[in-house]
Amino acid sequence: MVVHEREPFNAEPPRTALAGLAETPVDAFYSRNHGPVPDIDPAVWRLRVDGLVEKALELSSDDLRARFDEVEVVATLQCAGNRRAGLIEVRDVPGETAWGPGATATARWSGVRLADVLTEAGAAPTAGHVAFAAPDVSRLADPPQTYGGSIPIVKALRPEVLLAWSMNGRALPRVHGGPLRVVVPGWIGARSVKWLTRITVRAQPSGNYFQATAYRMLPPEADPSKAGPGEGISLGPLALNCDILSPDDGARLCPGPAKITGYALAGDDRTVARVDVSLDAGGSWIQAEVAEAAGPWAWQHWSATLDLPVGDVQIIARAWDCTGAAMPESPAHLWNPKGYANNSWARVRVRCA
Ligand SMILES: Nc1nc2c(c(=O)[nH]1)N[C@H]1C(S)=C(S)[C@@H](COP(=O)(O)O)O[C@H]1N2
Ligand SMILES: [Mo]
Repeated sequence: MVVHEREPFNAEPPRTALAGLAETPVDAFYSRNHGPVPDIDPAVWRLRVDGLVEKALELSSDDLRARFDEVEVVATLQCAGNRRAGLIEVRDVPGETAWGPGATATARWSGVRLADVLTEAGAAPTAGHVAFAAPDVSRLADPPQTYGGSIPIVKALRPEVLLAWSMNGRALPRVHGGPLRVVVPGWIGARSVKWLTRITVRAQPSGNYFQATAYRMLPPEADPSKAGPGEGISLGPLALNCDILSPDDGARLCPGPAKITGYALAGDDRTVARVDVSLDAGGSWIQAEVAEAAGPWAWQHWSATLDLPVGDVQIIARAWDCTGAAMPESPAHLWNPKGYANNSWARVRVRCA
């Protein structure tokens, strides 16, 4: 893993560790933390459900397992800061980590549907949003506070949104949110709150710093240190994105036919319709073969065989979704003060000799 920071722990794998695998092994799954990883005793841990509900609940691990059906969803998580390094090349993003392509990964999550728990509690007709709270304290927040976020009730009631206690068939590791985390497929990773202790049904989105102030797309001229709650565009559904996972950036290859592979992810309930690859800066494109995904919420792997010329070669990939939208060419037009949602054309440079 490439460790960006030890405390809080932030790390991503090299891109090649993600190549070709339907499920990312836990030891290659990126870690994104805003504070110290809490150590929670599952025996004393409880989940509180309150707010605009008919009946507040307090659930233990055993209650969750006994009272609700267990379901499994293969879902890709992607941090809003994934590929920030490409934006930083355009202009610096002070105070934020230069994530590469590896803040993206896919796991088989299992647990219970959030919708089932909300139905048991009886969410009121005035419910607009469902807020998640966790005990990890972030000193990056202003003022320092515990981590939280929210999603609209319409997404919260969808069957793919889980309260998960297992990842790839094993107990959810502590660093990934054990004993229980939210998994919000198709949405930025920030909404998949780890170490979940409280669910609050509300009329409005969460007032937590990471919902109200961070994870918002500000206009390029804004000063993020002065941006108050509610400014900018609140990030929710992921942007269409793709990347080249093999060969690695900077690889040395032989000229001639080479297999190029990668992933594409459409975001929310859209699907990937096409992936194109280019060796001439987008002058011409070859369509990649897109493999079937492990489910509607998982990334799609793609591959193409390209005839590499001698010399320094830039390989480019872009994806299209089912609405006909494509990834934009340049990170220069996407630059934003917090460095979120870089979905410009994916590029790796290789040397062929
Ligand atoms: N409690 C809590 N939940 C959290 C975070 C956090 O710092 N604290 N980070 C969020 C962000 S920004 C992302 S991208 C994902 C990362 O999940 P992972 O570390 O399991 O990859 O968790 C989200 N949930
Ligand atoms: Mo994130």
